[in-house]
Amino acid sequence: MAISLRRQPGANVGIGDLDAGALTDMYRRMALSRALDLRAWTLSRQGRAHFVITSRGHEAAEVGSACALARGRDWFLPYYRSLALVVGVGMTAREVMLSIFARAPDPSSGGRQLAMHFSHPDWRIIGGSSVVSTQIPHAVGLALSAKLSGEDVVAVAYFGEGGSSKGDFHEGLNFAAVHRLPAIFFCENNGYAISVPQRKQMAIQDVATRAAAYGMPGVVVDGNDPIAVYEATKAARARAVAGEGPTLIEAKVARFTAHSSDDDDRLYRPREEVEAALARDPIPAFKRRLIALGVLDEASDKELQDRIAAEVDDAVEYADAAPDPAASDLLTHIFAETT
Ligand SMILES: Cc1ncc(C[n+]2csc(CCOP(=O)(O)OP(=O)(O)O)c2C)c(N)n1
Ligand SMILES: [Mg+2]
Repeated sequence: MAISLRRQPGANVGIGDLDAGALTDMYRRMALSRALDLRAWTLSRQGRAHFVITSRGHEAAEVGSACALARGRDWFLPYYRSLALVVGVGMTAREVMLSIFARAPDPSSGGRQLAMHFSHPDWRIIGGSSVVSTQIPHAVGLALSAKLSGEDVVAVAYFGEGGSSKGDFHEGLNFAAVHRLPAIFFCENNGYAISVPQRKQMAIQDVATRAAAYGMPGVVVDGNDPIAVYEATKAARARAVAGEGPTLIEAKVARFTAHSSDDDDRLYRPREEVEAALARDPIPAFKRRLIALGVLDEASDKELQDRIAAEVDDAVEYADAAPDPAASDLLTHIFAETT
């Protein structure tokens, strides 16, 4: 994929159609997500958050894709590893922490869902279940509705490579391709489904290969490179709104942590593998790239990191002080009528 670099001194610095402001914003969202993620993990270790799942290592893929979509108009169907995605779309640090603390004002579920099961009506982020890949047919339904109404809207489902072994994946992709729906299937391949390595999950290297069986393009992209992911997602969106149908994107990423705060990956994952993944951390790599481009320098990065740290502190304090859901609300949304 040819992406032009613009390095002229002054304002006109950028990559492709991303100017300095857009690039810094992308970097800020990746860094904010990382800071929230690290804090969430600490909170779980302190017993203040019950259970967390992290998106550490997935930030470039998730934020790069979010930035290529029409935020506020397109439908986002995240999964439990989508913290960086929802920060990329627009959820605030306070909103994320309300979910982690399971407080009543939590926009995702009023504190009902497990942490990291995000939804947000304003951003068209659709809440899902922990049951893997159920969000795929939901995205297909939303894409069908967008097609019928003729809106300039796409629906994007996010899931892991393990989730691509589910029937929902097959049914969703097949239906979307047959009806040429404006959908994007975004697979974050981190090589593990909890403790199950990819080689025990499928006999192919690339999930994207499966796209051919449904009649849609399958694109493999370096999930450590937010610009490559941005470009791949932008191209898939353009196809979708032009009526050319869905695309399967596979972003190769690494999971930096155990599966969740309740897992211990030392039991099944060689430490050298984790260390090699950490050495390819997409956030410092993007920082170096932005510095080389003249979009960022050490001083402005320090300022940004200080602002993010203050934002996370504020969010923790705010969410911790927020009220718990009322006990009288226990059955709301469970039965049509509270008995
Ligand atoms: C239908 C179903 N089976 C099993 C589980 C238990 N489970 C939760 S996450 C997960 C791993 C999924 O791996 P992958 O799709 O690769 O996503 P990742 O966590 O690696 O991002 C499994 C097996 C589940 N939630 N739903
Ligand atoms: Mg996985």
